Amino acid sequence: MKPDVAIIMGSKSDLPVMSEAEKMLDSFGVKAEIKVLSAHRTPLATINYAVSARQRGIKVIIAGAGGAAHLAGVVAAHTTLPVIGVPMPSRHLKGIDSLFSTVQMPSGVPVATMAIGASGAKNAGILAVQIIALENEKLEKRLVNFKKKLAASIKRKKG
Ligand code: RP5
Repeated sequence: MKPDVAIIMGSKSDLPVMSEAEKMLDSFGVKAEIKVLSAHRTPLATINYAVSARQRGIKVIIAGAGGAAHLAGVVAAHTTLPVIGVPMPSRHLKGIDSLFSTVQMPSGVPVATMAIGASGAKNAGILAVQIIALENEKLEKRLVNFKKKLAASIKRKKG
């Protein structure tokens, strides 16, 4: 089965956070490929990856990076696929730098920016499923079920 989603990240050190996106996709039965690609350290490889992703069958790209986090934006500049950005919780500025770098895109090049860290990575997985589910009824049913379980878990916490 070919992957529908690409999960890319600026460094191996982002993997513990970004694996939450993969776990979420896996729970919906959506296959992802995972790669370390840096807008700064491997700029040409990053651009080549973004340019070829659509023709390889990728439908959504999730990009996580920290600090001067340009990865999602650079990838969005080189593809017509939807790009979801996940700001990493950085050492010195606690991810505020990553958030601003990812979210503050100029008009014309959107990046759907999630929350900083693991919650953002989980939501990136869900959003990718929601995008793919627009054309996939089986996934849509799984999303409805997911929402029901979410509501049930909140009720349990209250009681
Ligand atoms: C970014 O720099 C990465 O996305 C990572 O969050 C941050 C630090 O990278 P390492 O120095 O841990 O490799 O490019």
